[in-house]
Amino acid sequence: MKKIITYGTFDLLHWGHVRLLERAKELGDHLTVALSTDEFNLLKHKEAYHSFEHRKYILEAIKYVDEVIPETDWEQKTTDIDLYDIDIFVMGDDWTGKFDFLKSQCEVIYLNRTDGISTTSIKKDLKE
Ligand code: C2G
Repeated sequence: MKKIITYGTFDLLHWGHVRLLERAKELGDHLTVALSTDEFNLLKHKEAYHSFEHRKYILEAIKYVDEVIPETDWEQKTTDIDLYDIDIFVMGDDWTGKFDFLKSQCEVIYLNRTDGISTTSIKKDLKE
């Protein structure tokens, strides 16, 4: 069974997120999402609208997602890949190159981001 992992906040889940999850799942048989906790989001200078529990609940309803685990720090990727027996690490290409150090453990694939949608733009548009 080919296992995929991806990481993120996935706040105000939108079709750009879903397209990433869909394409990640297509690369194998099982997709784990490491979801940023509210505390870790502070380290990413992000404040999610939905709590971790609610973002987890929403992601678990997505047919491409098989498992949701917490992302609590920057350093856990190396252990996660061994712990969960991951074959492919996937991120959007805004992260291109940033996780190449994982190539010694698994395949690293950056998928192109979906243009025209982002959680930031949703928040901005709703403010106007
Ligand atoms: N994404 C995308 N297209 C968009 C918006 C997001 O493909 N229009 C992708 C991002 O590239 C990322 C994933 O969806 O791979 C989740 O996006 P975020 O929640 O913004 O993730 P981020 O805050 O970048 O967290 O350790 C890694 C970090 O936790 C990544």
